[in-house]
Amino acid sequence: MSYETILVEQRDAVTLITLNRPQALNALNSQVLKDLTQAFAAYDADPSQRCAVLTGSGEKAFAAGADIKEMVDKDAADFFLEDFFSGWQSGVVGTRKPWIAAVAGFALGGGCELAMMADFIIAADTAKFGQPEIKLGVAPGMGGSQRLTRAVGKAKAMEMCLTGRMMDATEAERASLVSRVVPAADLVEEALKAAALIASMPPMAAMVNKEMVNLAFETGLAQSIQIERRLFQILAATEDKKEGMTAFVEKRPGVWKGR
Ligand code: CO8
Repeated sequence: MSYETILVEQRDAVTLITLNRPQALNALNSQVLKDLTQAFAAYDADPSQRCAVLTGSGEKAFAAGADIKEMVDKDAADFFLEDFFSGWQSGVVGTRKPWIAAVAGFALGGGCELAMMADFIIAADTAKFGQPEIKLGVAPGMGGSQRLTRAVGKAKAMEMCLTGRMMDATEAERASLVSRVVPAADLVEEALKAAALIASMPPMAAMVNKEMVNLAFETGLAQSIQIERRLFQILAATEDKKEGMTAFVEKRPGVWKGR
């Protein structure tokens, strides 16, 4: 499949998706949403693919936000009727298999929100995260105020949303927004390595582990612990559970069936 605004390639069991509008610092317009929705759906549906990496083309930006030029003439009714921002929830967050955001340069506004939709973020030492929407007279519209606050806490999230201040990679790691920081030149290779490790795991267990961790952000503790227990019990019925535990006992690597 070919796309207008992204590049997609498969490296063994890992899908690498690259936002490819460098002239607009990979700003997210409706075509990017359409392309990403299709690419993530294709990744989810392809049994040969077990982890994905999303990154930005060029060194300057992961994505500098929703496309301001596309939004400048829209009014409230346009935003409501087109419901543009909801597509990211179903088309990107709804991906069931794991994926990693590899962020170099600016991840601002919708770009920061897109990175936070990933299962985790690996940042280059050049990364800068921010929610500068207030400077445009608006506010985050793709989950940023909620995901940022859950990730870094109220004080930093509030300061970033109210002032538009950017967080650099060192601060982002300290604040737990990203899992780790690597030199910019190694970013994609490091993210692909992490993805390959995830891809080597039993695939259904990877999907369930992702669902479990995400539960912590979506439900109360008692309910999420109960759901965790049920998901564990479902995994216990898989062939890969039998294989994984037998392989451990027999001191050999597991061979996964994905069910
Ligand atoms: N949208 C469209 N084009 C963009 C965007 C963007 N978000 N960001 C950069 N570009 C374009 C520039 O217009 C420029 O294009 P051109 O050369 O044709 O003029 C090109 O990318 C390069 O950008 P700059 O020349 O500005 O590069 P600088 O190095 O000088 O600055 C910055 C880099 C600091 C990243 C700067 O480009 C910037 O501030 N960009 C905007 C960042 C921003 O405000 N992002 C948030 C957007 S809003 C959003 O994401 C949430 C939407 C919620 C809205 C809800 C509405 C109801």
